[in-house]
Amino acid sequence: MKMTMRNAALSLATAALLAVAATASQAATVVKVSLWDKGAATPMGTGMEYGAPNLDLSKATMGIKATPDAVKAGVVTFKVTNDSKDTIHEMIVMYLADPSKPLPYIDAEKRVDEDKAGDKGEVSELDPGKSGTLTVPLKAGKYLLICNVPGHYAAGMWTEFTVKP
Ligand SMILES: [Cu+2]
Repeated sequence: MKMTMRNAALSLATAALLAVAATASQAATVVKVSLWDKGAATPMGTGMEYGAPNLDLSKATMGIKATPDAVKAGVVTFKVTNDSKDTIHEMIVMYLADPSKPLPYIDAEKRVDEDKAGDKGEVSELDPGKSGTLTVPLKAGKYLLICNVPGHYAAGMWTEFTVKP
């Protein structure tokens, strides 16, 4: 088929539009994240960090739920809501370079060492009932979504998150 210059230009424009649409649909990978707890009157647990021995997250009094908990590699938007009635929470995306190892932890501060841990971005310190979003490109691998308010990570406030190739 013969193509005139004008048709060729139109085809290019269409191709460009399709490329933009493809990028936009990739960017639309949305993950809903709920930050929850059983109320400030409920004592926080300890020893429930990722990789802890005899881990039983069913005992956690606070946690993170991601829906879905696995996505394809690309741009991901986390829509994070603090569903607590009385406690500030946050969500940090941590890349697990080596999933067999625990995250580096600062015992004195009862929190993960964010600088050493593979921090990919966060929605920091949401008041109860508040929401925030984070849009970040993620490569394939294992991740944790954690809350790094002091004590919360060891209380079990984290969840595994998978990015597939
Ligand atoms: Cu928290």
